[in-house]
Amino acid sequence: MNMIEGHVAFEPAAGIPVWDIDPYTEEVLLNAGDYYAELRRHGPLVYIPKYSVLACGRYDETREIFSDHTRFVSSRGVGLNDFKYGKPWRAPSIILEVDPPDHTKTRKVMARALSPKAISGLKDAFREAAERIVDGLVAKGRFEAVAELAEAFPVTVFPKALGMVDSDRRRLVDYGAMVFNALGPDNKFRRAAMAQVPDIVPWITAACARDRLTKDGLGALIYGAADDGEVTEEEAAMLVRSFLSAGVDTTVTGIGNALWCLASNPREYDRLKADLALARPCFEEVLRFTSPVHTFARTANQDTEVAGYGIAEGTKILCALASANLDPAKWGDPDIFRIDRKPVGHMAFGAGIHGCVGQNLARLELEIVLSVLAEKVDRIEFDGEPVWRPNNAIHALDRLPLKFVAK
Ligand code: OVV
Repeated sequence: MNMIEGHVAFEPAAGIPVWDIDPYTEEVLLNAGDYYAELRRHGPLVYIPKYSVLACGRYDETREIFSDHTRFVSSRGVGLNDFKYGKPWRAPSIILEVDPPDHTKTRKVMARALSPKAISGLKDAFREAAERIVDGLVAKGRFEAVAELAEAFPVTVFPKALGMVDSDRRRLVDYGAMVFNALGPDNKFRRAAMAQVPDIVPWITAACARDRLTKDGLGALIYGAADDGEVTEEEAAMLVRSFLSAGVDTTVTGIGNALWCLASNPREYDRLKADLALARPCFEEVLRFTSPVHTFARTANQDTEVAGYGIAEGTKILCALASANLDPAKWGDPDIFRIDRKPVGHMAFGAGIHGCVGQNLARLELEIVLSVLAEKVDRIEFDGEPVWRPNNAIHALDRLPLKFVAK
């Protein structure tokens, strides 16, 4: 068997266009718009020889593949490595990297802890933190928004919501980036992330233990499910790890990307200030327009077909969520950022049974941050060039120098 990037190499079925591209170079990751347009132009599926994978970037097929967890499984990993053959870099997530029936049980426990009812009590603490941080930045005037706002807010509110006793901002943020970089090929981004494993992973593992969590947080709800026999105590620790994998870097990225969208589109920010009911739709448009998670893979678990093309068992398919979110066939004018678009059906949270289980919490965080900004800040302006940070699965800013003009 010829292996490549941890999965079995294959020849594409007749008719599938072959595209000699590397989607994981710094150049493409930093400026992926042209790659996405070309990917969609090639058709519903292309074969990329460099990694022996299929890729899809049109809305319809991306949604089809994501919605069908029977044919396109997650248990073989949602990156390039096929867990059927190699040992993953960490014990697989018991909610992300599993299929039903295992997934059904853990998803239920997480969904309950993240239900609108369970998280409604977090509102006041979120607002208080957002006001304190934004007040400080308004007083400062100019600042670096990735560190001082995009990271500052989630690392303040999220560990507290979970009930974490010890919090470590840098490790929390870097762990998320590591998990997402690990989904890509063995390139410089993945290697740099793996070099951080000895420092970060033991800390993360320790932080998930029951005695490192207060009795009143989301983490305690997960351990409560262990007391009720729904999951084991070991599984509860793994689910707390999922909060830390998926809940920090993603929301940091969402806030940074939202600020970038609003600084780039001052008229849209004016509309938000005039109508705070647009805070939620504004976040959905930020998600569609910037897709914090740009790519997840699925693995075909049987010989099948999409859009009339044959797909062999074992095929890895890169699903470019960011490209689906910019497909003109779906959105008409995808390159325009319009906060009242209400992009129902965007793929930024995925789709199907693995659709982001924390999306209500993410929406609550962003609604509050955007509302507090609109209440206190008259103008959001660039104070230097924004710099993007290449990551194999995340589309995030590295630095965002901003100026806030007070109301
Ligand atoms: C990167 C990511 C997304 C969603 C879930 C997880 C990780 C997990 O570890 O469960």
